[in-house]
Amino acid sequence: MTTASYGTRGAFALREALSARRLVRVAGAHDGLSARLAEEAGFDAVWASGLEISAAHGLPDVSLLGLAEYLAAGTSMRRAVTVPVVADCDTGFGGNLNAAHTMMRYEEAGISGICIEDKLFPKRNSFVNSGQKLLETAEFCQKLEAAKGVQMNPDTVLIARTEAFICGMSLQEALDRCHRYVDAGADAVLVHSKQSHSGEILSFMEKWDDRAPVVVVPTTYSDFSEQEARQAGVAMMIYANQGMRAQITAVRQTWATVIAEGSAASLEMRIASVKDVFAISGMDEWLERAGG
Ligand code: SPV
Ligand code: MG
Repeated sequence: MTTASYGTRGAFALREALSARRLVRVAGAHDGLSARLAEEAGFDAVWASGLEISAAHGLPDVSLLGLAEYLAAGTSMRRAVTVPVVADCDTGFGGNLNAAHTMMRYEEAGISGICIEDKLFPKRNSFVNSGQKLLETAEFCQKLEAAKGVQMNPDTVLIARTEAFICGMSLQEALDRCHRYVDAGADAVLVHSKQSHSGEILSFMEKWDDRAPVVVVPTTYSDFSEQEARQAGVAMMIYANQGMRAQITAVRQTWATVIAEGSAASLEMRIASVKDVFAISGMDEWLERAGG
């Protein structure tokens, strides 16, 4: 499948799933392998997570990497899966022109959903307790318009993410911002919260008039179930970083075992086989291409 045909099909599938308001379940990833594991598990789409991509480079999620590096990671994920890829594009990597450039390059790469947040560039991950600053609503609307203005595929989903709750703003401010973002052309809104419970999200859902699908990221309020999300009218739930956190724990335990035991013998029953690595990376398909 070509990048163009994948992009057209993936964006269409994503848009349809969102408008059906069945809960779209999305898993965070940072490379081809982690994306493939998400698809294999049954997720509807992959989230090219800024936090995960940064951490995979050994860097914190504070706008150190640029568009080219995030896009390269997003492209590896898109190549590895058949489900749509939704890319976390932070602030659009700068100003309005950067946001337009982001839309162009990500669409060209076959990415189906592009998420841009209303923080000031350079941004910090939402769970950093200092330095969280938002753009004025009107300025962020211009950024969304700049991205929308260069969109080629009508099905590409532009998600406008508000960090109003992250910055301690009121429910009314979060609602006002999201309405303005939809007026500016956003196809969906992502409302982020760092509370340890789903209170802010549920209060937002109660007042939101469903004029655009709502995306949530239950990292800190992880007891928010899919059933509750459906009942509240949430359209997409992103498990943004649990995969990478599981990986960190598993690798730490594995290497600690080798250091403690002076051998890898006891690991064999607990870790994926080399055969499994071949299978998930498509060894047989590639060898067939070479005639076996
Ligand atoms: C990411 O995965 O990079 C996100 C989600 O933006 S969070 O880290 O929860 O802010
Ligand atoms: Mg992010």
